[in-house]
Amino acid sequence: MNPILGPSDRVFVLTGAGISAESGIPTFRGVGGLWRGHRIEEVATPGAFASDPALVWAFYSERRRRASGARPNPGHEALARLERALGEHYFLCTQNVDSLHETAGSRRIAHMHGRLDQSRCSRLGCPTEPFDDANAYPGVEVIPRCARCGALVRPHICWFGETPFELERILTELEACTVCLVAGTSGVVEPAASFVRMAGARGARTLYVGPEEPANAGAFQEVRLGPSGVVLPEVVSSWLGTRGGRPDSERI
Ligand code: BV8
Repeated sequence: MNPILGPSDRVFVLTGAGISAESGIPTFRGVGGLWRGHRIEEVATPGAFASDPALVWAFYSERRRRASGARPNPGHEALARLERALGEHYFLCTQNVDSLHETAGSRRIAHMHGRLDQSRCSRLGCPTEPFDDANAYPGVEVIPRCARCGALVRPHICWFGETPFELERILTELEACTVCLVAGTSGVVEPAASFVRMAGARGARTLYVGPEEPANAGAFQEVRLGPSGVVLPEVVSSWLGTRGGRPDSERI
C-alpha cells in the first residue's frame, strides 16, 4: 500500500516486541514465550508478584539490564522520521516497555503496557506516583518498599489481567486515524490485537510489517513480510519521498 495521504489524513502506528528484535531484545515468542521455563503469562501477572515477588523482579531486572545496553534500529528511526514529517497527524502506540522509540526521537507515543525503566507502589490506591527506576533487584531482601505506605515496589508494567495505560488517548487517536500501520507484533494480546480491526471498520487503510503473518493477518489490507528494520524505512521513504520533511499535500 502506498497511501496517498491528504492534509487531513492521520497515521496511527502500533508496535510490538518485534520492532526491538534487531536491537537485540528478544521477543516473547522468539523465546517460545518462556523465561527460565516459566510462561510469560505466568510471570507477568499480579498473582505471580503476590506469590513470588523475587521471581518477578528477577524477570524484570534481567530485562532492565538487557534493555539498558540496546540501541534503536532503523525501524525505530524510520518511525521517528515519519513523526517529524507528519507532526500532530501521527501517533505511536507501543506494547513495548523498552525506551528505544524515545531514544530514536519518537515523542507522540503511548506505552500501553507500561515502562521497564519505571517502578511504582504495588498497593492499589496508594497515591504515590510511578517513578524512574533503572535498578535491578536480584533478591527479595533488596526489593524496596513504598516510602508512603510500606508496600512492596513493583515494576510500572501492565500485567495480564490488568487494564492497559492511556487507553482513552489511544482510542481517540485510533478513532481519528485514516491509516493504521502495525509492526512487529504477533497479534495475540488484547486489546492491542483488535486495534487494526477497529480502524479498518471505519475505512482506514491498514498495513502490517513483520517477518511472518500475525495471528490477525486477515484484518489487514496489506502485509509486507520482512524485518521491520528493513521494511519500515522503505515504507516511510515511499510515503515521504527520499527528501523527507513534510510530505506534499497531494501525495506521499
Ligand atoms: C486486559 C507487559 C481488560 C509485560 C504485556 C482470551 C482471549 C482474548 C483475550 C484474553 C483472553 N484471556 C485473557 C485475555 C486478555 C489478555 C490477553 O490478551 N491474553 C492473551 C495472552 C490471550 N490481555 C490482558 O490481560 C490485557 N488486559 O485485557 O484488560 C481490558 C481490556 C480492554 C480495556 C480495558 C480493560 C493486558 C495485556 C498486557 C500484558 N502485558 N506486556 C511485559 O512486557 O513484561 S503483553 C506482552 O505481549 C508484551 O507487551 C508484548 O509486547 C505483548 C505482545 O507480544 P508481541 O509484542 O506481539 O510480541 P511477541 O513475542 O508475541 O511477537 C513478536 C512478533 O515480532 C512476532 O510476530 C514476530 O514475527 C515479530 N518479529 C520478530 N522479529 C522481527 C519481528 N517483527 C519485525 N521485525 C523483526 N525483526
